[in-house]
Amino acid sequence: MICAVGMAACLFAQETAHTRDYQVRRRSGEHVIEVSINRNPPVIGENLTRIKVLDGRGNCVRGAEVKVNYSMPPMPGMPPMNYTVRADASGDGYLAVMNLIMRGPWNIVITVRDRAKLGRVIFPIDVR
Ligand SMILES: [Cu+2]
Repeated sequence: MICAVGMAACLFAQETAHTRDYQVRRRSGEHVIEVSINRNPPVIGENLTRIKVLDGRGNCVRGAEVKVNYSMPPMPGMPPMNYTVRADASGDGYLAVMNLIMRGPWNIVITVRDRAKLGRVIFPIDVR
């Protein structure tokens, strides 16, 4: 199924996502950014992170530059942990792997550059 079909295609894809995924959906400027992490709660180790970018008409945006930044707030006795990975195009969205190396609170920042438009979603997770 291709995205050019429009909103129906995107909604269909969303419904077929694993219902147990950790999901965040936010509007950012002209975009809606949907994030789905395959572990819920997120865990130490590899967490597959799917990102979908929808435009104002509900169509999936392809060809955007999508980055995932994950960091842990400064803690006593812990070196700074701050990583950025690029999300590669995959299906009608983008895919990245977050390698979370410590239990506890992490901050996730997802940035989307779609031509001149920038979008950003920020949310906390609690890694188990
Ligand atoms: Cu820490």
